[in-house]
Amino acid sequence: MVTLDQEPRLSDEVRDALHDGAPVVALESTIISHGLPRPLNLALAHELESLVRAGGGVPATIAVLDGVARIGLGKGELERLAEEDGLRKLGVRDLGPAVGLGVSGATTVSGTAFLAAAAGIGVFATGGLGGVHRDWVTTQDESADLGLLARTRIAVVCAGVKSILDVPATLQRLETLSVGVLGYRTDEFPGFYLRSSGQPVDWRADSPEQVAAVIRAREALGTPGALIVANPVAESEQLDPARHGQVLADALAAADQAGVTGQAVTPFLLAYLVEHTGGASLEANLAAVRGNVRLAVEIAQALRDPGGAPRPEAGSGRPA
Ligand code: PSU
Ligand code: MN
Repeated sequence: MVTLDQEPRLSDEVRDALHDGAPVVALESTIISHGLPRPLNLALAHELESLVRAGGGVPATIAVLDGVARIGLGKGELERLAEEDGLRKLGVRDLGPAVGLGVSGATTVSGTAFLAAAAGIGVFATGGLGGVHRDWVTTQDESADLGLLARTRIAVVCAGVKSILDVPATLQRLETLSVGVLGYRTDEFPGFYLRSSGQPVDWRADSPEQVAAVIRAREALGTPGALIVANPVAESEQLDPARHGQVLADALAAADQAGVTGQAVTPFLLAYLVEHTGGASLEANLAAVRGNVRLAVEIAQALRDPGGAPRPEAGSGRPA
């Protein structure tokens, strides 16, 4: 009989960083295992961790490996996520079965946010959230990301929700669920591959310090749920909007034709876009994720400095 290790396991580095109050940024793994083609996925996994470190933070990539929920991965573990066949896609409801049955899988935004918050990590960076699908009326397909974010105190830096979704419906659902949404240096909700989805956002922040002030205020007030920090891709890096519209229509038709349902829908549509934009959607996707990780570590740094005071130079002697 196997004895399962059922407690989430923090890497030594993440544990020390949390103990010392150092900035930690959680990273999801579904984008690595199911969202991006090989071998680029492994390169990106390493690059995102490097971006967190370059910003003075500690990365905590999250996944379940052989039934152990891990927060902070080593090199070999990142390689497994990028290269192993048959890894599951784990939303929050899948964590129990994966751990209980000793299975390996990559965590989605819902699975990652749950484990990160449980470990005491306050900032999480990803590409785009899941949301309400365009055919929701018949399929009721709405990502578990939304419901989980309504119940979980964490700041999620993202480039909006994937444009394959019904963006206005997703924003409406976020409002109903009382999930906070803050545009970062924008008054329009980003469109993942596109700088703007065309939908307005009610609130904006223009610096990491302002985002940190909002996070602190939410904590002081005790308002529930997550704060979405919606950070658009640079105009120079976005997918051409006309091309995006055409290929997306084709992708939705192809998914319908192929009868794709459930967890397979998002990976199918993302892969279709990569193939049929000659990789341009991939470039925009990568640019968005990189930008989100850079901003997330700046926010995590700003959260360390009450009042947004300038950080001391290294060796200035101020006690940590
Ligand atoms: N954004 C990406 N690539 C992805 C995802 C988001 O650029 O692969 C993943 C995230 O992990 C998100 C998940 O939580 O897709 C949503 O899947 P679903 O719609 O099945 O809930
Ligand atoms: Mn779904």
